[in-house]
Amino acid sequence: MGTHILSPLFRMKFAVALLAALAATVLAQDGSQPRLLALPIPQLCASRPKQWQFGGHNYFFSWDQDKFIDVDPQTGARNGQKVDWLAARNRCREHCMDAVGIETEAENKMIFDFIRNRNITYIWTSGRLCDFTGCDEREDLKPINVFGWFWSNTNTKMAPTNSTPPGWSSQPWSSKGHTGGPQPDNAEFDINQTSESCMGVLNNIYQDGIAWHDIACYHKKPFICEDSDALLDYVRQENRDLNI
Ligand SMILES: [Ca+2]
Ligand SMILES: [Ca+2]
Repeated sequence: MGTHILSPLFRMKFAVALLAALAATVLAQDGSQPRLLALPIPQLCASRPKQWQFGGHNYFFSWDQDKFIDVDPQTGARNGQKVDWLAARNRCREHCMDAVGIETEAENKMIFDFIRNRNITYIWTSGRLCDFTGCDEREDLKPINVFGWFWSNTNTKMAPTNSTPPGWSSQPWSSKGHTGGPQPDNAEFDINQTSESCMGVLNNIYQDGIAWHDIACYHKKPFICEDSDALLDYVRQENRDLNI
């Protein structure tokens, strides 16, 4: 019974290794140890938080889950954990989810409404700039500040950043950031040579309402997880006894 189990596992590991190599390349920029994408954990997939549903996917906000809250043993004070961009993805991926990818205006409205209603300052999404090894060869991604952004949870390209996405009623990228110009602006690069390669949703940090921003990946934030069809399919196939 070996090969039919090992073969997809090998393919998965190979795919994960490829992705991990990309992630390690970019994450090493800040001088820290290279880190890998997390593999899904079947038991966590089966018990993943299903805080709300949209478009057939489950979602949760990290600070609404006890596992992402630190409790001070002295005072009992509860503090939501903040993590960098890769850690946000990995905490989601362990649950067969990934940091949220916002592919439609309806999904964007759902995320913006949640942030507004809960008065959340910021979140990480899975949005990522293709500025790592291999991206250079893709002529269709140039210039990368316009054409090089993608949703890493599904490896799908975003619309060009310099205009309202086709079919959308407004531009989700902010009209201003640290230096006053429209996003993405890679502003931190001019300050400390750290690229703003990751995408978060900020709530009025620059008196700009709730909007998309390119942000350096090392910054720490809470996150929203969304079901990953690829991870769920894989783990369901390999764990038919689990109700995932
Ligand atoms: Ca999505
Ligand atoms: Ca920016």
